[in-house]
Amino acid sequence: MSPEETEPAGAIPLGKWETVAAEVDPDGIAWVTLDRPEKRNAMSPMLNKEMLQVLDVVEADERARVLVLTGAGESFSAGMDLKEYFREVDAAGPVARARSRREANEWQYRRLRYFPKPTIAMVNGWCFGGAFTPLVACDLAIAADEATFGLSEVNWGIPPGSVVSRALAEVVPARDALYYIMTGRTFSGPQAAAMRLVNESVPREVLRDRTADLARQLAGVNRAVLEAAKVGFKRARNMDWEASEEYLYAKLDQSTAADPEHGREHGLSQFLDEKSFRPGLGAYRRG
Ligand code: ACO
Ligand code: V55
Repeated sequence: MSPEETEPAGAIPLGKWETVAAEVDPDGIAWVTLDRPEKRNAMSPMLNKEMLQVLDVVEADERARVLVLTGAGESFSAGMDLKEYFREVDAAGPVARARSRREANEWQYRRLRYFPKPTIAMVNGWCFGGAFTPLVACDLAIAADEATFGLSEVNWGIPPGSVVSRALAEVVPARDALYYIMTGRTFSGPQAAAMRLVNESVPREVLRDRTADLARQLAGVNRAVLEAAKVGFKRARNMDWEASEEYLYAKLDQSTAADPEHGREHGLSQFLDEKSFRPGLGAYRRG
């Protein structure tokens, strides 16, 4: 399955890269596909550099309302490229290694975790080691039942590095995290859903449709409100209650002031004056 074959009708390329394919479809979904299927979408230094560019493009493109991150072929990503990211960069010396690490981490969590648009990881297949960082950095995740996950670091002789263990601890209980970190055993899509590493697991044949359904719903939510809501949650998680109260009120007022649609006023008047919808059960009508 090449990205061309899975490309939805009417999708427009967002640029040209060697290791990533990115296009935006008419529903506002930016499909970002790690595209080294012959290397199981292992993350090389070039892929890391290109993903940083892709995130810049998707962030700036008005047509893109939601980002879906997935992989070409049978893999989400087989983790860091053991040849190009470890062996070859190590051989190039400590300065090259530091730069390479910085470029990997820049997109895998710094940029992706606080990306201003909603993000969904669509885990279509193999997902190992370093791939857990962008997976967890996405707001939501849907896996194929047939996907295979593993913290395979111990299998080849390293402990998980970078923020892999930190990312895992963000979403998975310690018992599950340590079990898989220490054994290197694999687990499936349904097991990933049971430990809440992903929101749900569905048969591979419906993975793309289910992800698109969710993405379309998010594409229909007021953008300023959605950004404040997701970033607010992620930032407040690491704050105490008093700081959270200050920060989340500031975020609320900032979002209301910055919202070009004045969503709050429409919501209030459609409920209180027109009585045309019930906020508990669905969204206000947007103009
Ligand atoms: N780094 C570099 N090359 C890789 C990686 C990787 N992480 N994963 C796969 N490849 C390459 C293989 O070397 C092979 O290359 P070649 O065709 O030039 O020989 C090609 O991709 C296909 O790999 P196979 O092993 O033949 O594919 P298969 O479908 O049989 O198995 C699997 C897929 C299970 C993903 C296997 O490739 C694998 O175990 N990969 C490594 C997974 C891993 O442990 N990643 C590192 C995690 S730790 C970290 O990210 C820090
Ligand atoms: C990992 C990932 C890294 C790294 C070292 O275990 C180890 C995964 C994203 O970079 O530099």
